[in-house]
Amino acid sequence: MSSQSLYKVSGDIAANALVNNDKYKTMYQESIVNPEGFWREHGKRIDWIKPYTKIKKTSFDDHNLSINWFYDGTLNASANCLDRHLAEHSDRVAIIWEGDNAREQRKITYGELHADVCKFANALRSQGVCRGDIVTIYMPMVPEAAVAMLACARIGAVHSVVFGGFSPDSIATRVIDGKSKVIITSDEGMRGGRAIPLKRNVDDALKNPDVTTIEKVIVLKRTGGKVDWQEGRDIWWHALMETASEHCQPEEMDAEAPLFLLYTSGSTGNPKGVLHTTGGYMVYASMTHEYVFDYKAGEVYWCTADVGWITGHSYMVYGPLANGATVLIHEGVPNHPSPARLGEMIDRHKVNILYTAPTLIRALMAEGKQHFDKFDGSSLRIMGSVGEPINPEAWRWYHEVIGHEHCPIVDTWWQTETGGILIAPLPGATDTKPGSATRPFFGVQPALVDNMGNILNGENEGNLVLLDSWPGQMRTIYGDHERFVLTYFKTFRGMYFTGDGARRDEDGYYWITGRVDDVINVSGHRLGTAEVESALVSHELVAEAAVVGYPHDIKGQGIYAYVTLTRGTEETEELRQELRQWVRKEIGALATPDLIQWATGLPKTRSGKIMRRFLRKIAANEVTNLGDASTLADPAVIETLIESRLNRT
Ligand code: 6R9
Repeated sequence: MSSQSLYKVSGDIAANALVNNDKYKTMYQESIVNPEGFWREHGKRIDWIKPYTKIKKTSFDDHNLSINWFYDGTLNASANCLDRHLAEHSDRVAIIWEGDNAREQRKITYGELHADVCKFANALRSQGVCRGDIVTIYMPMVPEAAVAMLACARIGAVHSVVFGGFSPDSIATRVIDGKSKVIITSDEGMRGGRAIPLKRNVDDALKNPDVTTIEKVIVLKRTGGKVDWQEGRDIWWHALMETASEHCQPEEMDAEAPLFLLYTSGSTGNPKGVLHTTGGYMVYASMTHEYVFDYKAGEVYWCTADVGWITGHSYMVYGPLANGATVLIHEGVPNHPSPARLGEMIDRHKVNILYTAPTLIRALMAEGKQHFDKFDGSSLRIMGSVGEPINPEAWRWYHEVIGHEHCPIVDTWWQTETGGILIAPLPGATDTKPGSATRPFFGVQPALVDNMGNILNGENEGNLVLLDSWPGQMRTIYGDHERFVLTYFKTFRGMYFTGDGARRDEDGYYWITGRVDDVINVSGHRLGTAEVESALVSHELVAEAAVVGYPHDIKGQGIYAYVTLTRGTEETEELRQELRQWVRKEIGALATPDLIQWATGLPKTRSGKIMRRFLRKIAANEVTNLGDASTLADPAVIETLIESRLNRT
């Protein structure tokens, strides 16, 4: 690594930051040598109803798995995000909201947010929601999405947010898995100038005969668009709020009581319901938010993630609100109506901290710098990146064009499963290198292992694992604890396997190289290749399908599908379009295949297993050195696939 690529912490930032390099080292050391003592102290950043005396009972042994943090304490997550700020900061703005159309603006103070959450919590109770019930939330990016989540937390219900871009089928699978009785949605959502028919998607999902548990659909009126109505089942949000009381005592919850479920894709099967609990998650989300973004009271913080992803949970709602931050929420996309929107919003709201994804940065880059000619950007202090590896070109563009070369970039590596950031620079402590997530957060012990599970030392590359638990870790896969153990703790005994590969350089910095399993990352969204394949084969004309990711300039990875049609079916362009639409309808727009190659045969071993490494290489247009094909049942298949490959860039 040449010294040119090292971006040193500026003296100014270090002097005013929460943590400088020496302090990082001392704190990190303590967190590893004495985790009990470290977390006993830092757990106090959260308000506990009954303070904990027990800190950590964890084991990654697959026969004796246990993950418990602060486990004799009790608390309420919504009280931590709201009530505790009221005495001194009731008038501080909690949420600045800007609509898809910039003319729509709202500001909500902590006092107002508290009142709304209490009212909606009472509304939920009035609809029969009890402690422990799972409530599905399918909402656009409006403050009410956060209100709904916090209201669930207030009464001890468990929310399961479904991303607004998902299809009726995807809603249905999640509702079925969680046996949800109530779903909260909106008539429509607005994104990039288009109305998204959220209520209609919910109606369609509920037509699925396997959805049997839903009793109530609560509907927020966002656009006033026309919706179908089922008397007795559907209720307007505003009607419930009119009569609801502003007083709602927060439920006293155990530290290990479930806070939320969030479904995410794995390498096999349906998406898994990742379960997070209350105490450890709140400590970890709020602590990482404060340290990684060096958050200072009064600053305006903008996270562009959708609330349907883990980033929206930990770093738009729970982490920042627990810290009393002012959070900017944007309904739409930051490059609509033009790429200038991002800069205009930063200037308009005097944003101090921006947290976004590489795919957006690459999309803006492709549009050209001129869209930032009028961008002032002087309010901006810290910038974050999340969701996928950031390529050094995008990192530098972000640094120069948005950060005007003076804002530290925190490239934060983490996962739905980890609840919060695990590897990232701290602005006042860590010199950065474009493309590296750098060093572990306090209490986090990453390691690299070879495929046999041997720990690799020093400069090296391998599978990224974690050797010990941290408070924000997921506790189980809802309804399938065995799958939890199998997925994360059996590949490498005694360790949590992340599914990512990584390299560690001479300074001990980590460089995430991407997934080593059958998960692909499209514009920062996780997708299992198996999900896309199963959507494709559910079409009557598809006999077989294999899906892989391939390098894509803007999305990071694109979706490449090899499809074998049923005998006698003609391979037409119309059918190709139909299959793309089919997958879109089955899963959601983000799963639409970019390229579909017709394949009369797929490369298989004699036992019938598809050899994906060949398919990945052909899709990536790396066809000169394919490796050993001798184990294939029919090696000639490869030649045919190479000849008709679609990505020849
Ligand atoms: C937070 C989030 C997790 C997967 C993860 C990895 C990739 C996320 C990254 C990154 C390189 C980063 N990923 N952040 N890769 N650098 N800074 O994105 O959660 O949706 O569960 O995705 O995303 O592959 O394993 P999730």
